[in-house]
Amino acid sequence: MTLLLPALQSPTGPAASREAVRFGALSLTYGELAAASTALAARIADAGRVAVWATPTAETVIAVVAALRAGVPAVPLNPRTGEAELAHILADSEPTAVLAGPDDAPPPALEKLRRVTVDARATSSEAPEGYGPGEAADEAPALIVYTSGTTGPPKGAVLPRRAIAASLDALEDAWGWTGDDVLVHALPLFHVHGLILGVLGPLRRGGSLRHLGKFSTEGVARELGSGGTMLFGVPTMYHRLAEVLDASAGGAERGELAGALAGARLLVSGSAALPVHDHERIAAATGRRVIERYGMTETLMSTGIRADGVPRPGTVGPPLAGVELRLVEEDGTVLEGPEAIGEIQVRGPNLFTGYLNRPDATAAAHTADGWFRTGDVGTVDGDGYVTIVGRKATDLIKSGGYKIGAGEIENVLLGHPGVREAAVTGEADPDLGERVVAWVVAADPDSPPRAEELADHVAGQLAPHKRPRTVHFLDALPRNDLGKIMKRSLHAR
Ligand code: MCA
Ligand code: AMP
Repeated sequence: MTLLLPALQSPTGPAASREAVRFGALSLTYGELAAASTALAARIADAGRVAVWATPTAETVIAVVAALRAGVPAVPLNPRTGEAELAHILADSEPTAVLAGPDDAPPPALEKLRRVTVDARATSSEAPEGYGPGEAADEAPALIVYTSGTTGPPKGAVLPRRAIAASLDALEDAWGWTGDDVLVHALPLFHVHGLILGVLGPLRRGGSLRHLGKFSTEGVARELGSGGTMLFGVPTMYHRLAEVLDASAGGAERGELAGALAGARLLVSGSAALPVHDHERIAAATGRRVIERYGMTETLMSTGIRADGVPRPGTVGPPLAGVELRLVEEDGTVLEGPEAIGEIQVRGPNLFTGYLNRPDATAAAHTADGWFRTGDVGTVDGDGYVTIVGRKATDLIKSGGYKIGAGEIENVLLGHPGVREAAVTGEADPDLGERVVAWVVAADPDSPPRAEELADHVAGQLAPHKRPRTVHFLDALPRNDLGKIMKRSLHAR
């Protein structure tokens, strides 16, 4: 059995006084985090499964660490999740309790659950003496992370400890990630990127995390300029940094930011493709190359540029240690050679165990011999560097690094009384990568709903990041002879 967080087992001496996490003014040492999470672990030890109200705060870190130490699977919830999505996740994952900070006010849907308030200053003296939760077996579920598909509501990806440990250790190998690293980021704590890489990553290494609470270019400059060694972000964040660094922007902020980025040990982008233009702008202003890694909720990290490797803009690097990767044709033929373009399939200790309550979807996502079908289409060059060239499903949208299914938004739009027909597409966006665009036939063409009303409706039912940023009203949706909406011709308009 592998300990996921050895540095928190029983820190003593100098190890106990090292900073583990900092969120604004609130900082916790390893000793304090061990104490608070041990105390909380004792309170939830008998919970079958817990939900975590995953605000970007130290309380979320304590809650997740406590669940891991108690061996209780945790379901991180986006605190902005709308009614319909929250109801689905709660019905599907059946948590018995919700862990939240003292100032949080989770919505009525969570009132049925036992509320466990996270106390950042709790000490382990409240817990049974010597309570050193041994964690659980390697295959035991550690986290259940919800992720969108092309149709239907999000699915809960069950992530065992084995996958988390394997993926973080492969990144340690690729990046020379140590306990001396101070990671800076502003990622949400309810997805793999921010929570597993961004929180459990530093904690597994015995290093520290400084979370900005909310992304800002000033915050990045401040934290990297005062001891941060690594930055994790989605391409939208690097785009916003590149905008400030652009020569035409000028000003003191530009100089400070360029200096801070130049001084970092590692700048890492992931969750979506980093445009080469942004990559080049950052390199020109700082002399530093952003490196990319490629992963997925279900696979955790599959490939990555090594810290000591050659950063090639536009590629996501070779497979990480322990990960097998292959390209496969539509008919299942395995492809070889630098000319080959096919679906990326991966296999290894980094894989999830399956989708909660969805054996059908789990089976459909795997081949008979255990390869996971990513749905991403790529190439592999002679040196093993992978390039993502597209995606099999046109109904998946990546906006700001969030994966969004067109189908879930269409269903919610159709539930609005002012909407008769709806189609959702992703359109290129310089800031978000893609933006959600809705094509709507109004129930009453003479008084269509306002675009903001529809955006609010989606934000309220699903989540703000899923709201359409543009709404087009049409007299009819283009359909083929079988009645299927022809989404490609929508874009042509
Ligand atoms: C706006 N807001 C609304 C509405 N409109 N709220 C309710 N109803 C509305 N109609 C609010 C928002 O809640 C937010 O509030 C503010 O207005 C701006 O929202 P938004 O426009 O969505 O923010 P943004 O500027 O577009 O955000 C960009 C971002 C964000 C910061 C880059 O997209 C982000 O954090 N992305 C990270 C995604 C991520 O971590 N993905 C990892 C999954 P307020 O201003 O108060 O905030 S992928 C993964 O994990 C795999 C494994 C991988 O490979 O990494
Ligand atoms: P999610 O399902 O939200 O975890 O998102 C995973 C998806 O994000 C992958 O299947 C890819 O399509 C995309 N992705 C993650 N990292 C990268 C990257 N570095 N370059 C391009 N796409 C990426």
